[in-house]
Amino acid sequence: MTAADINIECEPSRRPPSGIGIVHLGLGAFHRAHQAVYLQRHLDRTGADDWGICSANIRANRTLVDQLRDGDCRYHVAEFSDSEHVTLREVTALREALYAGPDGPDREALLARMSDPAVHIVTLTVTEKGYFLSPASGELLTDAPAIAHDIAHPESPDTAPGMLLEALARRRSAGVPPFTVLCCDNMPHNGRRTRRAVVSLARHRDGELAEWIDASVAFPSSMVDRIVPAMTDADRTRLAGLGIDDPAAVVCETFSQWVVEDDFPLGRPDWEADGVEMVADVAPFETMKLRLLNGAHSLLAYLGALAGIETVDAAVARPAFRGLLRHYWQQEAIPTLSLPAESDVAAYTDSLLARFANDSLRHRLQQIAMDGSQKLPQRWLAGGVERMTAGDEISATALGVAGWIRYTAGTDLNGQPHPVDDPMAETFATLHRRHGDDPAALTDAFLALDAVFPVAMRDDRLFSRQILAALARLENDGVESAIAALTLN
Ligand code: NAI
Ligand code: CS2
Repeated sequence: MTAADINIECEPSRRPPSGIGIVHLGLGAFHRAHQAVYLQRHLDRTGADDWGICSANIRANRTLVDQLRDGDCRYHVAEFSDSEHVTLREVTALREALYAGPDGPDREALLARMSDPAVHIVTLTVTEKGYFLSPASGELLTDAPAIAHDIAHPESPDTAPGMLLEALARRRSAGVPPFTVLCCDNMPHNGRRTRRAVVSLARHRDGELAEWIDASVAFPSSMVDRIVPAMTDADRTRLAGLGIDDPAAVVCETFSQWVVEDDFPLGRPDWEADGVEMVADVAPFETMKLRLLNGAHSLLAYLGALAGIETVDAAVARPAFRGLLRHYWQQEAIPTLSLPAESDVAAYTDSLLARFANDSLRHRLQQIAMDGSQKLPQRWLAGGVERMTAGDEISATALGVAGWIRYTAGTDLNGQPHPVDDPMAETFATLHRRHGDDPAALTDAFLALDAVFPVAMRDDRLFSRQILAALARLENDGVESAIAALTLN
C-alpha cells in the first residue's frame, strides 16, 4: 500500500468545548466505528458542541476505557475498502469515557451524567444479550442473576435496562424530561424490545414509574450496518505500519448505514445531513438486513467454522458457500421480505457478497458465531416459521441449524476445538453430554429449547428430519457435500 492509497481525514487540531448531549452504553468496536463516526461528521460539519458523547462500559472492556482516557478520548478509525485502500479518520466526538461495571469506579458518575438535563439521547450497543430478554418470547429474564440484582438494588444497577431505569427515575423525581433511548443493537424492533426490558424491570420497582416510562419515554428503533471486526494484534501491527499507534483504534469496512425512526422529543442532531436516513418505520430495513446480511453471516459462521475456515472472506472465496448463500437468499429469505417495488434486492445481495469478500477486514467466523442463541431467532427462525407456515421447505435453514447444533459441541469436523461463547453454552454442553451419541434425540432436545425455537419449529417433523439428515451429511461427507446435497434438491 503506497501513501497515495491512504486518505487521511484527521483534523487533530480542532476540538470544541466539551458539550455532552449523548450518553452511550456499550463502548465497543461498533460504537466507535459507527455512531461516533456519524457524530464526528456532525461535529466536523457544524462545529456544534452540544452533541458530544459520554461513552461507558458497564461490564468488560475496562482497559479500553482507560486507554481512551489516557488519549483524551481521541481514537482512529481505519476504513478499508480493500487491502490496498484505506481512509484513516480521527474521532474526537467522545468527550468522556466511563467504566461503570460492578467492580468499577464510575457507576455514580454515569448515572449522574444520564440524569443531566443536557443529555437528550442515550444510545446502546450492549449486544443482543445485554437486554436480558428471552430471544423467543421477548420476556424479561427475571431469573438472570444480574436482573435479580437490579430488582433488589435498583439504585445501583448492573445491567443496561437497570441503568436506564435508575436514570429515568432520577429525572422524573427531579422534574427533568426523559432522554430518548436509541438502541443500536442487531435486534428486530430494537426500540420496542428495549422499552419492554426497561418497563418490565420498572414494574418490579414502582408501577407508577413503569407507567410513566411507558407513556413518556421515546424508544425509536434503528437499523445499523457496518462490518466492524474485533481488533486483533495483526490489525494493530497493520495500523502501526500506517503510522497509527493507537490502542483504541478500530478497523472497519467503508460501507456504513444507519436508518433511524424519527422520534426524539428532546431533539437530535440534524443527522440527515450526515448520511443518516430518518424514517417513520424502520421495520422493512431491519428485516431485510437481519435476514439477508446477518442470516448469511451466521450460515458462514457455523458451516465455515466446521470446515476449518477462519474468516468471512475465506468462506465466500469457496463456490459452495457462495452457492449456499444464493440458495438461502432466493429460496428462503427474500420471499419473507415485504419490500418496496423499487427495491433491487439482487443488487443488495450482490453487494453483500462483495462486502463479505473484503479480505482486508479478516472478519473472524468465531466472532459471528458468538451468542447464536440470541441471534438465530431474528436471523433464521422468524423467517423460517413464515416459510414453514406457508408450506415451503427451508432446507438451507435446516442445514444452518444442524451446523449450529454441531458447532455447539465445541469442535470442528476435524476435531479441532473452539470456544462456545453463548449465554446458553452450559445448556448446550449438557445436551451434548446427554444425547451426543443419539443425533435424533440431540436434534429434538435443541428444538425443544423454547428460549430459542418457536413452538411451530419444535413440532415440525419435516424440519427435524431435515436437520437430522444434514447432521449426518456434515459428519459423514463434510460441509461442502452437505451444501451440494441441499442445492441439488
Ligand atoms: P464489542 O465486543 O466490541 O462491544 C460490545 C460492548 O458491549 C462491550 O463494550 C461490552 O462491555 C458490552 N457488553 C457486552 N455484554 C454486555 C451486557 N450483558 N451488558 C452490558 N454491556 C455488555 O462488540 P461490537 O463489535 O461493538 O458489537 C456490539 C453490538 O453492536 C453487537 O452485538 C451488535 O448488536 C451491534 N453491531 C455490531 C456490528 C459489528 O460489525 N461489530 C455491526 C452492527 C451492529
Ligand atoms: C455479525 C454482525 O457478529 C455478528 O453477528 O453478523 O456484527 C455484522 O458484522 C453486522 O451486523 C454488520 O452490520
